[in-house]
Amino acid sequence: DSSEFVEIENYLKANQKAPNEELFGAAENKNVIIVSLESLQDFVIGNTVNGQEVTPFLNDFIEESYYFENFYHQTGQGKTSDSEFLLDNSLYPLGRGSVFFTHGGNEFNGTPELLKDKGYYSAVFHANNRSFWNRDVVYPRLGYDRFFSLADYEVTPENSVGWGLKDKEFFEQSVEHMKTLPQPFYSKFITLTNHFPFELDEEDKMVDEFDSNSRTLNRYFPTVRYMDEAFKYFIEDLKAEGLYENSIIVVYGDHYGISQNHNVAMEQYLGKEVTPYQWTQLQKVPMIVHIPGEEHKGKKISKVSGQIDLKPTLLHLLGIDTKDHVQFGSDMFSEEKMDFAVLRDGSFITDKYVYADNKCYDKSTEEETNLSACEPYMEKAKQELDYSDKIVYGDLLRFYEGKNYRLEKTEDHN
Ligand code: GP9
Ligand code: MN
Repeated sequence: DSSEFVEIENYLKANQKAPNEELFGAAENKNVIIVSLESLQDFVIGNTVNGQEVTPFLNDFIEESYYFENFYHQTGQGKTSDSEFLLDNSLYPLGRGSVFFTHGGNEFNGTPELLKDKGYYSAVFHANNRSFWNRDVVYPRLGYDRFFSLADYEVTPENSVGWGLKDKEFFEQSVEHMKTLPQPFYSKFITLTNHFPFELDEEDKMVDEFDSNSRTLNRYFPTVRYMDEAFKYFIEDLKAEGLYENSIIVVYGDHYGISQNHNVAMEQYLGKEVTPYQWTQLQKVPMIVHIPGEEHKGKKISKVSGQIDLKPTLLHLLGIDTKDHVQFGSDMFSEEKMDFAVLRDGSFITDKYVYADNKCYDKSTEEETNLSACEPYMEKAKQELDYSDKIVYGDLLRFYEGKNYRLEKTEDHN
């Protein structure tokens, strides 16, 4: 009920972090281009297979951007849809199922909806069936104006592989649609080629497969390399269309691509045992922010963060204050931000420790340590997931005052 909501709001208010002053508003009125890279894990960044770079373009792109090297995905069974939920709401997805399916009809305060006040148009680009993950129902509720889905793309057997349209073609055709959007826009691009089981045509293979007993891990490297190349062409296209300089670009991996079933092969690749500690570290996904005019300041940020932090980070860059927002994340650029990420299974990461599988690990030794070292954070981790779940299960954003404020405004306007 609403009293429960008040308690949660108070908890969230007490945990608000002030924005980074220098970057607050650094991207005001710029277009927002979010690229969700399918199944991209951080361990491939700067890494090689048979001596060949797996992500040469991303490695370069990182040099002229902000790169968060301790950023974790926080998705559950809802995979891509969970990452989208985290991105636009700064709420956790659920412990079971896809929240897009189970609670897609809830009240939300999605980023695209909030940005309407600022005159932003919003669109999603994804060459899959509209109803996959219930997106056709949920997107309008998050405030998206337009969903460019399968029907908006020219898809043939020649330009498809695996799950559908190849990433290069996807980006190419997307830019054509993009040119028609009113500016400023908030846009999200969801790639598909680097999806399990990582199928790729011979002509698109730019690095070797890995050599292990896991066909899945072996094939992961060439498809990641292909996605990296597709992303490179996308950036070149944006430059050619004059969309690069007036847009902020946010790139991240949606969730892991290599499951625990492939631990033996992964151990062979990494050259170390995949303990619960290492498994948790494998849940890091790349997170890159490119802000025009900030290229020279590009740097690596080691603060521990996760997908829950994307919304406040982005809104602050756009010059929107979020202190009254219902959000579980905080601005990743903020000096005050705590080093903390809770994964959906209850594991968590701090600056010094990793808690996983009911064990506490010391990051400096990568070995198990006394549980008492993790104890101070265990309550907080539970609290976060629990409060967020209460909001989702109880549809509690119905009671959020900021929401009423906006509805009244819309009614006045009408
Ligand atoms: C499907 C795409 C991939 O539209 O988002 O889904 P996933 O299996 O990664 O959640
Ligand atoms: Mn995905």
